[in-house]
Amino acid sequence: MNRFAITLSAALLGLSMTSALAHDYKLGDLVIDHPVARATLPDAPVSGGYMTIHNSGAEADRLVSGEAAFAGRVEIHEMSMEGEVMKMRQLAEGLEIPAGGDVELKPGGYHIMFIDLEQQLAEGDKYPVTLVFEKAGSLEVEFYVETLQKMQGHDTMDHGTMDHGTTSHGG
Ligand SMILES: [Cu+2]
Repeated sequence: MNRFAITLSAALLGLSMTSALAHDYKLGDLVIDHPVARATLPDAPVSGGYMTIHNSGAEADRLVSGEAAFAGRVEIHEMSMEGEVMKMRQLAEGLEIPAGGDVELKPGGYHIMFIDLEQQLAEGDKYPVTLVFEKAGSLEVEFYVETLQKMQGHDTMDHGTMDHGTTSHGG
């Protein structure tokens, strides 16, 4: 009995340490993985927020709104190509997280839009943001501020190589 309790608490400790490193949050059947906000220049009016949301439940849920002290308004947006033109629109109904599925919010796709910024978002800063889901309810998560280059570096080595290419075009 005692030995079991010790083993169990060690396992729980291991789990919580892992999730602190991975920077993810659980809310009911949802896991919100690695929320990041894009670093801005001073006086930039907006920033983007990105993360992956997993839904292990049997029912779809919906990200419907958000709130952040550093932004006057938080909206949920979709960026997509219409012909040759990149268009951004607000998802007034929110963003569906399908049952047993994942939705990735990333540059060039779905994203959170932080509008009327009260301050510059500097790389390395962390800000609490409340995310509101239709069924699971609301949860405060910490958005880590990262540069676009760093965000894309999370993906694969290939993106790193692409970044070097872009840099040499610029110079
Ligand atoms: Cu947007």
